[in-house]
Amino acid sequence: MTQCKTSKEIGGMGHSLKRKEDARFIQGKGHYVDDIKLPGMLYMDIVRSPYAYAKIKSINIEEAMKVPGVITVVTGKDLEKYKLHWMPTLMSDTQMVLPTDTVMYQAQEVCAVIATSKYAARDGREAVKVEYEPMKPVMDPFKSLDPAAPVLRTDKPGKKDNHIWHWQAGDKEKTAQVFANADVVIKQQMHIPRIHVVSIETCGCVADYDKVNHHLTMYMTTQAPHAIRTVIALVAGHVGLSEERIRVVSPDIGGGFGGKVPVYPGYVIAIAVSFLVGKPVKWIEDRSENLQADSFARDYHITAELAGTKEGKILATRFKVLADHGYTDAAANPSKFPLGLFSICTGSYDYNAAFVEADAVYTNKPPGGVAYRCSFRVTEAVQAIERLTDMFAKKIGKDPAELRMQNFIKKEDFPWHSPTGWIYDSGNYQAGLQKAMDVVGYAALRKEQAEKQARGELMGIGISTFTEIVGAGPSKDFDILGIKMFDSAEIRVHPTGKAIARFGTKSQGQGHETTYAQIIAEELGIPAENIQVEEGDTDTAPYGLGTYASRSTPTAGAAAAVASRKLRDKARKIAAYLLEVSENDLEWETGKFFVKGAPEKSKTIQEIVFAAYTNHPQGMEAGFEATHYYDPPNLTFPSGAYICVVDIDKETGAIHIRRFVAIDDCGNIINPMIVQGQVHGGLTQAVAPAMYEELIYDGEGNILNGTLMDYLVPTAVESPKWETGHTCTPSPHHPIGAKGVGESPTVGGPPAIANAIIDALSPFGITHIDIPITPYKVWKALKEHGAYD
Ligand code: PCD
Repeated sequence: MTQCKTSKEIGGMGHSLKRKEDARFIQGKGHYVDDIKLPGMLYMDIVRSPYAYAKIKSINIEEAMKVPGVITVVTGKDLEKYKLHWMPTLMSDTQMVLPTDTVMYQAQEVCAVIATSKYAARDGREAVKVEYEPMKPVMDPFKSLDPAAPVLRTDKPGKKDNHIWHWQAGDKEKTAQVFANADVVIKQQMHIPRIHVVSIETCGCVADYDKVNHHLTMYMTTQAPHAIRTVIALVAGHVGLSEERIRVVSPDIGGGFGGKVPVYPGYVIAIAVSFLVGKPVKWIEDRSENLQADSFARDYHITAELAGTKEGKILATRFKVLADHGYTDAAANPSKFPLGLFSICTGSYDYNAAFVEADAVYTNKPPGGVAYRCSFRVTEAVQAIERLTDMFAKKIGKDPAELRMQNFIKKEDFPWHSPTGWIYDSGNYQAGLQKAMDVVGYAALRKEQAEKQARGELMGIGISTFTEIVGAGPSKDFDILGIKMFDSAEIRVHPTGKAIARFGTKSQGQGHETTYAQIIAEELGIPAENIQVEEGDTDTAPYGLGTYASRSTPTAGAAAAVASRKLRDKARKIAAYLLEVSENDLEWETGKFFVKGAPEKSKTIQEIVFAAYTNHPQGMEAGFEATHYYDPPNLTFPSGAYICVVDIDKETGAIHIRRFVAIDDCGNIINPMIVQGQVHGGLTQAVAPAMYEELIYDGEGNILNGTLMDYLVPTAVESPKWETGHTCTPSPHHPIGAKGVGESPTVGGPPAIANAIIDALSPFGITHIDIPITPYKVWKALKEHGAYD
């Protein structure tokens, strides 16, 4: 655990400061996009397609226009006049804003109704009559690659199939050789199903175009306001919306989880309408629209293979992925990594042969996919490697904990070069797993399990020891649409020693207002409570790429530390001047400089800052502020060891998580209470895909669970009691030794649960079940394996 170097009053690193932002959240004083009301504001509602694939024969707006309050209905043809009917996706693909002739997935936007109230807009929506000519959709990604499959993206000249891209990493020949000579080979087909982030707040915006001043203010639920401003300028520059005339404001956000990174058609339509009508336009999705039409996550079909020795040494892994992106690749990945950072799939183990390849396809499903609480496809990667590792242990009859201990990269071997090209910065995997085993009481549980199994009862213990890869990123490799993935901090200290700090990131509930203040408090000794943190307004905050991929601590958090250090350098100069000594004679102790050997001669940071405005050395720039754009030298590689214990009712397949121990290592911790909250939330979002959530479509492209009545999101009732703990292996390259943590639990959680369930079922010869593992799937597997004979 991080040692606190500052007093509680200063509240630097390691203090469990209560979250500053919670005062407003728990009193209903948060300010979300739907709270924004502007004079003359209009409301937008969207007509959506009931078909997954259909020609639009006609759109009849006559009845809709008669609805009192309806002002206009906007179609793709209207937008076409301004060349605003298509937009780029963040993955350099293209997406319709509104269709001019064909719809490509169920719930796709068809046209937008603008009215003076949201009720009139909804009534108008119901009155629009669209005539469709349905076509047979392509729903199966494997069949989509069939040469006989219809080509879906006829908008792309010359496109002859539904293939989007191929990507690979690692050494194909070397890996094939190791596989050919290995004692043991495990091969498993897995599907990581399509799911949705289901943040409590849906997406929405208020687009406010001021015709007189040619200025757009866009209030929206975005995790990346600066990038969005640039994208708007790129898409709508030709109609006069140049970047200095655009202000994007991201107010309080009720959960992002990656789903608020993409640009959805609704935003662009709202901007277009506001631009044309000259009035503010509000668009807020309802729950079903959010679930049915916004970007999905996952949907990877993986053939996963592992080669090893009879003694349990992992020698090589091989992964072949088929990525179903739906109608367009609207993933928010760094450009060079269309498969995200999936190539972390070699895991926490020491071997040097691996090969990963992937192909992406179009189908008639909603586009995406987002990196839902995983740093670009790490959840998929960890599920694959951690399932394989367990299957390997079972196959050779070795305890899965022992097998992992045997294969871990050793702590002295960092920085470690992975066979797919990553350089892991630091780790101590043995310590993490040992701690988790001690906390859970591993040996006793295995004994209990053996006794239960002898009585025919089903109990399972599942382990996941994962390596995360977060903090995109070093700008030499990471960009989104060409914009480099650095991040920024600007600190301005007022004469009385109180500060405002602004960042290029944007909290959606993570607690940045508290933790960024703590980093600055640590570095400058100004109490955290005297540091106001602001994010999300492109007019005031320095440019940054936003908050996702657990990158805020690794990038903007680092920028906060470096900017503070720049200020400390200035403080030293001012202190030397005030104390009439040389800079070299000064020593820093949290919050003050003192003269070496004469500690009574000192100046506090507050005195120094006051002097920066009132009595600074002649020739020195007045004021006390610093900005830093931090470009990390590497990513950070947090890790964790999770152990899950389940009891399964043999007759019904009902699964009960009895224990879940999560030992995380995110290096130095800024706020332990916040990190614990992050882990609790993330683990609940790990139970979700492991046991409950999956978006299901029928062969005609109808979504079968497009409401929260049928899409089961776990609540406090379904959540087990989480037992959390830490090991601390600082990142050697991060200024405060911190690594990201926000996504670790969602990444490491699902395989621990899946491994526990399969472990309980293994006496029947069951070796794998795809997540979500529901009671029905358990019952079915047991039946197929003769458990009820
Ligand atoms: N921390 C500390 N320490 C350390 C680390 C960290 O303290 N070492 C803390 C910080 O400060 C913050 C948090 O914790 O506050 C987190 O962090 P990070 O890891 O760095 O991260 P960020 O960037 O900030 O964030 C992001 C994440 C993500 S990514 C997600 S999904 C999720 C998480 O976050 N989301 C959310 N979490 C959360 N929470 C809440 N409440 N809400 C939300 O929404 Mo993605 O990519 O987007 O998919």
